[in-house]
Amino acid sequence: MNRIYAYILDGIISIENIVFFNNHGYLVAPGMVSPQEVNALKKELATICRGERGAFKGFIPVKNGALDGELTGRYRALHFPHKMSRIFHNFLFHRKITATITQLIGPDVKCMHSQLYIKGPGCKGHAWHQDEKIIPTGDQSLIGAWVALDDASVENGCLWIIPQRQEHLARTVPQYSPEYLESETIDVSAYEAQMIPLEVKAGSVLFYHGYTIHASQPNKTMYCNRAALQCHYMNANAELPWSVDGRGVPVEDMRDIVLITGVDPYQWKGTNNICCPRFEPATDLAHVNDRTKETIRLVKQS
Ligand SMILES: O=C(O)CCC(=O)C(=O)O
Repeated sequence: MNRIYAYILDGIISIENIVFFNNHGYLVAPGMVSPQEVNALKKELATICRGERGAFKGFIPVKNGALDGELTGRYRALHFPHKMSRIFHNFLFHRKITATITQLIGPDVKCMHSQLYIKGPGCKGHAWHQDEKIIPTGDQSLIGAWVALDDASVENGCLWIIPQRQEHLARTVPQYSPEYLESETIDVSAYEAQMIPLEVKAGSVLFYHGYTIHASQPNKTMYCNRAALQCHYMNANAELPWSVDGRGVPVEDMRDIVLITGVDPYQWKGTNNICCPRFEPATDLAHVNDRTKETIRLVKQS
C-alpha cells in the first residue's frame, strides 16, 4: 500500500489509515498535538524535575535558579509521569489521540503506562523490540502513542521501525553494542532493507502496535534533547497479565489502569496502585565522545 496512508492528515484518521495500520503496524500524525500543548508539557516536565510535584524515587535535588534544560538533562527518562502530575494525567485523554485509538482498537480503551523520554546528548538508544513482550495484553491490542516534544531526527535518536504488522513475538538474541541500553535485541538481519527512521517535528504523534518491531539510536548530538512522551493503551475488554517493571510476579490482570473511553467490564475488580513513578538518571553516557562528556559534566555540576 502507498506509504502516503501512513500519515494522518489534519488529525482525523481515515479508512486508508486504518488499513495501513493493520498491514504495517504504525501511523504518523504530524502536528496532532499543538505547539501550546507541547510547551505546556515541557513546562510541566521542568516543574516535575525541579521537585515541585514531589521527590519521587530517583529525584536529584537541584539548586534554585537552575534552567529548564539543566533540570531535565539530569534524567534519561521519567516513569509514569501521569502519576506525578495532573497535567500529564489529563494528557492521557487527549481528544485527537484517543479518537484515533478508538478507531484502531475499539471504543473501550484503558491506559496502563506512560513514560517521558528526555534522551539528552549522549543517551543510549533502545535495541530492537516489541512492546507486547514488555507489556503483554490478553488480546494483543497494545498500542503506543509516542508524542514528540522535540523534533526527532536520525541524529538525535528518533524511532526506527520495521513497517510490518507482526503476528508473533520474535526471538531475541544477546546484543553487545554500547549504543543500546538493553542486553538483548530482536535479530533484524532479515529486515535490513525495510527499516525506516520516523523523523518527525515536535507535536507529531506516532502510533504503533504492540507487536511492531522498533528501536531507537543514541542521541549523537551535542546539545539537543530528544524528549518524547510515550503512552500505552489497550482494549478495556481484555485483561492485562503484566507484572510491571520485570519484577516477575505473575498477575492475572494488572489493575493499575486509567479508563480512557467507553466501558470497563472489569470495573468490579476495582483499581489499585502498583506502578511507582520514578526518575531515571542519565547514567548511560559511556559511548559519547570526550567533548560531549565534558559538556554534560558541566551542565550537571551547575
Ligand atoms: O523513544 C525511544 O527512544 C524509544 C521508545 C521505545 O522504544 C518504546 O517506548 O518502546
